[in-house]
Amino acid sequence: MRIALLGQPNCGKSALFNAVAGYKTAVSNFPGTTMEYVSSRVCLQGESFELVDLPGIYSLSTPEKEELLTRDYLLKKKPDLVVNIVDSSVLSRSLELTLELLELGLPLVVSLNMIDEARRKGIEIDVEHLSEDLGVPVVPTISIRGEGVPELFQKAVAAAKERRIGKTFFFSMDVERTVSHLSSLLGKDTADKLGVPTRMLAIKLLEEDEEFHAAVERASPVVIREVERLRGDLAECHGRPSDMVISSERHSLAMNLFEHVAKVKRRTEKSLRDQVDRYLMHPFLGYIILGLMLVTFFGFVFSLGKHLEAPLLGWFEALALYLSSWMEKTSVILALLTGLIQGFSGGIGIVLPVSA
Ligand SMILES: Nc1nc2c(ncn2[C@@H]2O[C@H](COP(=O)(O)OP(=O)(O)O)[C@@H](O)[C@H]2O)c(=O)[nH]1
Ligand SMILES: [Mg+2]
Repeated sequence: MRIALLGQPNCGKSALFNAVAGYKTAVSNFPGTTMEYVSSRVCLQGESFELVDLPGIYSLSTPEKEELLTRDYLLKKKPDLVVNIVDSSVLSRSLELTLELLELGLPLVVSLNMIDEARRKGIEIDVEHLSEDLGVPVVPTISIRGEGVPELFQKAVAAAKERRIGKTFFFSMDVERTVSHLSSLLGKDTADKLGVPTRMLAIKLLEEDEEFHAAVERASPVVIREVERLRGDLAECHGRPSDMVISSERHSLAMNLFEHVAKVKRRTEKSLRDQVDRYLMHPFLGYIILGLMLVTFFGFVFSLGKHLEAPLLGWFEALALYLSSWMEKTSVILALLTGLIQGFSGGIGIVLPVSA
């Protein structure tokens, strides 16, 4: 079985991967490219899985070549389960990708990662509710500390076996009417050939996805003419291109979800870390503090070296004298030991007294 880790860049995918991956990890290239992904064989609940850390993507509807490679991997390799890692501290933005993954129809588990950061920002997330709304397991995690990771993978294995697919999220009425009309035109066969659910194919065509557009055009040019007409109607009705209509529909669904499951507490007092950060990250004061820290640090190292140098060198000298009085002058061992001691004291003599 294969489990793929997927999320936006910097959400903590690699930290999660490292928390469970065995010491034997393999780096592979996407076919015909220099882009890499990492995988590892892991043993979860007595079964062996291939765990794959895919490059981060913001959306499945993307013109970026690198991001399309991750999408291609999902469509062609069809992992048995996707662990969608979301950055809980920017939950509503992250949920847009989750909604797209639900459209993809693969078994899914959501890792609410960086829950510590979310709490620090005063964001409280009702995990149960989010799981109910999405129709898939949701587990809060702090992947750098390994917190929540065992529970996440326990639910992941169960969901992979059950092939649990989440809920379908519907857009507003007129957009939904266009999506379902197009779905019925496309039919299941065309979508199956492309390895995606019919609904997702219809949505991607309305989003002007080049790859799917070209594929459907090859298979059925008549349908593509209807797709273009529907795009035009949608754009005219909403006053913006059809891809933007779909992305703003998803955006508002994600916002609604966020408002349903999360509360943002107004913080009255700033945490110590925030207060320290205010000075350390200041565009002017930050550099002065950095300079002072470096001067203090090097000053400490140099003055310590100055005081340690003489006693340490004296000690090495005494040791060499003691050995030469105790061993024969021509002994090879004495020559070796004296060489070793001189090497050490020479090294210390170079490193410590830079300031002397
Ligand atoms: N506070 C916090 N930081 C995290 C957590 N997970 C990852 N990070 C940090 O977020 C940054 C990005 O993590 P990384 O695993 O490289 O993200 P990737 O780009 O998704 O692979 C790193 O600095 C991690 O130390 C978490 O749960 N809590
Ligand atoms: Mg990474």
